[in-house]
Amino acid sequence: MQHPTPTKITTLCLAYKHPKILLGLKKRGFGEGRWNGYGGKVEKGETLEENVVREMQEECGITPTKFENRGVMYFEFSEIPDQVYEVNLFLIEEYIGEPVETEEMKPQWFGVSDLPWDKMWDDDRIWYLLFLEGKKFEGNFLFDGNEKVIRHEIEVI
Ligand code: 6OG
Repeated sequence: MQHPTPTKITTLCLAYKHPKILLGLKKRGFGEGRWNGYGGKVEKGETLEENVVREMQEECGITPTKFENRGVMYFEFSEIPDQVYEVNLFLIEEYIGEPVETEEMKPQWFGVSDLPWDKMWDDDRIWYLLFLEGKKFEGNFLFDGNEKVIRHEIEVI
């Protein structure tokens, strides 16, 4: 699958142990008011793995000790042509500490059959099942001005 050239490289980290998944309510910035995994922009000289550990420490107060890459997604926005997010998805299997609320995120464990879909990104409904089933995948998503997905392709790898 071909991907657009990203302008911002990020991670997205989901601590998941069936049947519970840890989401954070984003309190500020891009995606404010939505429940999402943890993560953020990969800084210069930082690996994806270093970013996973740093972002979870900063935003959630926990230190991931066992995690694996579950794929990558590219998000394009029809009304913001110069913004392309690359989002590297990680399953967090083990960590040290307990999730705490920070200035950025408010943590909450959800049952996987009881997710707050109407307060999550629209792409999530397309890929969560693959993630929960343990699959690794890649995908491209195009959003319209109302932050709805108007086109996507997704492939298990
Ligand atoms: P900062 O810009 O705050 O990091 N992210 C998305 N997550 C989902 N589920 N859907 C999207 O569709 C997303 N776009 C970005 C990546 C933003 C955080 O939000 C994720 C990062 O973890 C548009 O540094």
